[in-house]
Amino acid sequence: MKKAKAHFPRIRTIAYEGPKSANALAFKHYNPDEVIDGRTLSDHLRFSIAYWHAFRGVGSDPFGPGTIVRPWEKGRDPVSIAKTRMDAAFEFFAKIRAPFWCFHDRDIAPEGRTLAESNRNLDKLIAHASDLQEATGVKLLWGTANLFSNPRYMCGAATNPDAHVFAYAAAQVKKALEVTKALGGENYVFWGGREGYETLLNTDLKREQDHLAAFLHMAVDYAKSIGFKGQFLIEPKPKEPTKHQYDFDVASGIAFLRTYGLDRHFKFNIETNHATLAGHSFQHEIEVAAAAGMLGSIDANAGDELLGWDTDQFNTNIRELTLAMLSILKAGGLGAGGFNFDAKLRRPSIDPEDLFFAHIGGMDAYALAFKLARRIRADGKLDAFIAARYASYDTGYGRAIERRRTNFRELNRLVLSQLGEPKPRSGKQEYLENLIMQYLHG
Ligand code: XLS
Ligand code: NI
Ligand code: NI
Repeated sequence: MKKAKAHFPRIRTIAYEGPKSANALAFKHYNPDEVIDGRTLSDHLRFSIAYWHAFRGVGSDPFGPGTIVRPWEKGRDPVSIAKTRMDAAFEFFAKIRAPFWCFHDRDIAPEGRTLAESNRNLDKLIAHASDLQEATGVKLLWGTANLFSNPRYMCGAATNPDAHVFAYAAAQVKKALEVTKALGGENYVFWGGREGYETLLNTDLKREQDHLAAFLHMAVDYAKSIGFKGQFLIEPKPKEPTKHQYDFDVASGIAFLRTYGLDRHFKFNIETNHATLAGHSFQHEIEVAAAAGMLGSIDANAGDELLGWDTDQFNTNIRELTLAMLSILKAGGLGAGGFNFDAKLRRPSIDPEDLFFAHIGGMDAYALAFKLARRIRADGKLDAFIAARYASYDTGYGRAIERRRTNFRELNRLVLSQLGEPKPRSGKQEYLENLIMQYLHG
């Protein structure tokens, strides 16, 4: 491949300079090459760049058009603009030292007038991506299909009242699975963009959920038929764009998957901002997925405490991230998943270097949180506290409860004859919060 011209000529590959560095374009906590437990930090964290935000985000909002103008967005032929944009993207991935990227089909290639034309455009960009992956060593964490932007999907894709739209979406996902496989994607994500409703006055909720399940079964079958081995992930979100989305949160996602016999085939891609929109903490969603053995991957971002929508900001809240990391480490890590920066620049952050600052901060925050969480786990105080709190289930009748070897009659007899009134014990929340504060600021 010929050496392309630099799109970020003034920015060199970001180096790790340590916590004391005053260089804004250096990592303070994320040293990708640092070896921890026999694996590099890069391998532990598996950071990924979201193509849609980093390279398709222009800063538009409902009150005005884009503000971000990139120098490579020039020319008349949309396919060649898309190729140059992708060159810039891979230059960025390499300079920011992200081992992975993620995309929607329509992020990387322009949609044509027909599905056949869209597929042809996509094939051209997939060939280009394949060359760039090869040249840079950057890999695909996951692929997905955009089933929400085009007006045909205004009432949903798999949950659309019109079977014609369902069929179109099926054809689009068929292709998206093929190209994700072609690029070696390690996962495939289903975010139900408009799989929900605006009003129950025009909605058959039961039929829509049945249709969504039928769609996912077809996707599982098709992936199997083409030998795609990547992990399927559901990305829950309670609302936005629709008023109510069927994949509301992890718990309702688990119920849906189990109801329709799909749970073996799916894990969850948990997004911080979606968790908080559902009225949960990020850590809560991780724990619920992990408890079901379905923790898959993370869409790394943050919402704004004062705003009620998906603001997709870069997360530098070390406390929130450390607690999340604690739960992820306890669950044994993300496996084939990773931390994908589903986060965008604020509308006035218009300089190319802002893209670097944003991701440097994000990567540093997760790396620091990872180290802090490891320290907390190594000290073992928190684990020991929790273990002691449940110790009554380790032996005797407590153990019998856990193993389902006792019943109401036996327990009734026990309470009346021996146990009597339970002795209250403090939950020690304030003590534990202080303990966490000591790790974070000690
Ligand atoms: C939108 C979602 C979306 C998915 C991919 O809120 O986060 O970006 O991650 O379709
Ligand atoms: Ni997301
Ligand atoms: Ni989101």
